[in-house]
Amino acid sequence: MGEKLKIAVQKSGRLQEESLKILKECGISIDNGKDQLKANAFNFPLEVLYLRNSDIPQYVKDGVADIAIVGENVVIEKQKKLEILQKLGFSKCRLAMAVPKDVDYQGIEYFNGKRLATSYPNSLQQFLKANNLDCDIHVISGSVEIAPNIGLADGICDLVSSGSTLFKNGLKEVEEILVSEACLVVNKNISDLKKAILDRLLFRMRSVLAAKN
Ligand code: PRT
Repeated sequence: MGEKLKIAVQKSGRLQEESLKILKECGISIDNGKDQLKANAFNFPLEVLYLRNSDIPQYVKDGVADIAIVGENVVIEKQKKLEILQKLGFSKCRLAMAVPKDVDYQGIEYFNGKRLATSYPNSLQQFLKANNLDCDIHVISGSVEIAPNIGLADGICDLVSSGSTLFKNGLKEVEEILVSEACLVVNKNISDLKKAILDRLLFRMRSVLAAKN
């Protein structure tokens, strides 16, 4: 059996459907049995690994997967120095700071000495450092928007897309830290054979993306 390129995609969640859709649009048919963690393409030398989005950067760094479709925000947060080959135009969002809506927010100095809740401590820390701010960061893995309401934090740093979750929790967005979309990343040490397969895939992906614009 010839060599296959291993691609990681999200097992379930916001990225999964569009990730599989773009592969399909590239003409790749995947044997997509329910609850499989691994699947093969019928007509392209590709093996699909279904993993958690937040674990994907580590798997690509370790070479368990050769390439992946993953949220750019996670690539930045996990700091694995992965190469982003192509932005894919879906799952767009931003990592932003928000405070209770009645706060008289005048600028980022507001955050100095404050307690901030986030699931993105590295990205937040980098932003605070660049702005010479010293804050108390509370890392929580979900429902970050509730933190100010329950007295855990004075502000939050979380992903925003429509803004409705912030609104529902009585918060307002005040600073944007980074913007993100789904992207294709690669392990820099893949073999020449895998590189050749990747070039073929990338050519198809770029054609699909160009046709959409
Ligand atoms: O479990 P796993 O590790 O696979 O996934 P995950 O925990 O990363 O969760 P998932 O599936 O929710 O998100 C996957 C990726 O989708 C994220 O890493 C982002 O790259 C992207 N994405 C795009 C988003 C959003 N938009 C988004 N709005 N991820 C999360 N949200 C959440 C946000 O955290 C907040 O709670 O949605 C809420 C805000 O949405 P709005 O529309 O109310 O502003």
